[in-house]
Amino acid sequence: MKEKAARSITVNQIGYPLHEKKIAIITNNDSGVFQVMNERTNETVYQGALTGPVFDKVSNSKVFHGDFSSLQTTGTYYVMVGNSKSASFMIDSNPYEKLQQGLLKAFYYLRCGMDLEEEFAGPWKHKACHLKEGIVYGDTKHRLDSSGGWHDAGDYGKYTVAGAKAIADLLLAFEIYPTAFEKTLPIPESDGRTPDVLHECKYELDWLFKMQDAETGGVFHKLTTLTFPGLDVMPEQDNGDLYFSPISATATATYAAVMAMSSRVYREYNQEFSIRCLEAAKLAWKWLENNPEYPSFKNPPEISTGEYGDQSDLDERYWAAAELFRTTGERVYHHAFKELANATFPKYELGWADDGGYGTLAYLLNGRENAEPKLYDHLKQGWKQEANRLIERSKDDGYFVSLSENDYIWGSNMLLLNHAMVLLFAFYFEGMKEFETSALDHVHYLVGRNILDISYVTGFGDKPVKHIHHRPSVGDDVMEPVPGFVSGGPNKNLQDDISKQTLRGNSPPACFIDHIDSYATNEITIYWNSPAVFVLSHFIK
Ligand code: G3I
Ligand code: 9MR
Ligand code: ZN
Repeated sequence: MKEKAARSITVNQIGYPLHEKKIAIITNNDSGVFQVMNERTNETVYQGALTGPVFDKVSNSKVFHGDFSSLQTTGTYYVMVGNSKSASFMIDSNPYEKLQQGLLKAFYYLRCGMDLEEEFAGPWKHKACHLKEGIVYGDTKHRLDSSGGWHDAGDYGKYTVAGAKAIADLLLAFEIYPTAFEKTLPIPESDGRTPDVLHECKYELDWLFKMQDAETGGVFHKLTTLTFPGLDVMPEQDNGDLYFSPISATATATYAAVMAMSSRVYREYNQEFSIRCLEAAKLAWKWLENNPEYPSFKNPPEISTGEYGDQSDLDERYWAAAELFRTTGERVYHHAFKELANATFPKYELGWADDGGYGTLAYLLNGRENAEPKLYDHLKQGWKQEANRLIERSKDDGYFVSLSENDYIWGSNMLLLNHAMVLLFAFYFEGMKEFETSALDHVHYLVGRNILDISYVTGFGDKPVKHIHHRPSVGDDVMEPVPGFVSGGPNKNLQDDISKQTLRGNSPPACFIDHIDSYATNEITIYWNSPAVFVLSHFIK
């Protein structure tokens, strides 16, 4: 199948909200003007002058902008400059509903340990997988139930810190934008009472419980086979032994954080579950207290699956203290949080390794009246400053995104979406429209308005990624990849063979290849989808 070439006019391939800014980004300009055409009638509905050029440093290219914000009529359109056309897109009061639901539904497709039935999975159905007990590494006789949860990514590993980030984003999305979750997906548990997002997260949380060592409260770092299976192996054929890797402080702290968070969010839906979450969180916290200093996790010699290493566990402990404080109001956790806040580590990051931002958010969302005012004001001011830094960077960018050259690394789309989350929380706290507008610019990049004219979400947009590094998408007989997945995105470090062979010399945002072998640019993960769900949920009407 021949792939479509990148067009010189890029747009959000889904569309633009009726009353928001609408800009097309153009790399060639023969005429100085652009038209917006009605897709059905091919009539010009808007004509304007291109502005620019501006030189975009990161993509090393000259770009022009075509602003048609004043076009506020619902419909489907495309942009023309001379004879060049853009993808078609809609202008609509609520353009992102299907996209947001697709991004959330993607988690269902990653479920481990149950049949994915045709009724919910369509052609991407498959049998239950990874049902074996897991072996506790270093103690072959010690075997434990390990089933359930979401596969992490294109591989079938299940990793605690990765799961924690994904749960955190989804539960935050539900807390901040509950009305975005009123529609059913549906998934097997849909009951019209508990929102599907909570059912979906519970599937992961029920597995996460199994990662906690009942005796010490410590949490195993991950559950995987010794090595990655072949790329075309379907989940139910991946029958290697499963191992619980040793307990780590980062796993234990992020576990404590999301369990405390879940206890709060599920309280009004499932009392018993909520209590269980809190007990699990407290037990994990005990472990952290008993192990104030703990060496960072390293893969045991026989295990070569994802390491999810992390130099510091201070940010994870800070997050755990904040969530436990927010959920219980108990002074011990407040005290621990204040102590940890004195240490130096990033306090506004929302990654799987740097996750201090979640601690800061928990403290801020808990309200100034419950906080130490000086610390609260300091953190709130810091959040705004960070958002302003992102805005400044975006203004300097031809594609209006906040990624600098050094951000185009493995999973750059996570940074893109995390930045959009930072901007949306700044909007939530401060109410300045500028933050919201910039977050929307990040959405435009994700689904097409980027130097490659690619939508980084499978199944969405005119030119979506198709050849993701995702074992079921490779191994099944279905032509289309599983839909709703966010691809990792451009990675200037060329960390897989196919990137090395094909992308040398490209500018950072062009270091991407839609190829199944490119795990360093085109894999998918739960924690690249989760910030996308958060961000799109803001824009649901
Ligand atoms: O943060 C540094 C930065 O400071 C440095 O300047 C830059 C230059 O190399 O690299 C940055 O580090 C990168 C790091 O990701 C950032 O998070 C590393 O190069 C890069 O190798 C590392 O990639 C991680 C990758 O695993 C390899 O360990 C990805 O973040 C992480 O998302 C990915 O996760 C994998 C799991 O291991 C297995 N399952 C699939 C999943 C997705 O690919
Ligand atoms: O498929 C693996 C992917 O899920 C991981 O993110 C990636 C990095 O750890 O590794 C992939 O596995 C590759 C392995 O590292 C090297 N040989 C080729 C494997 C892909 O088929
Ligand atoms: Zn599985």
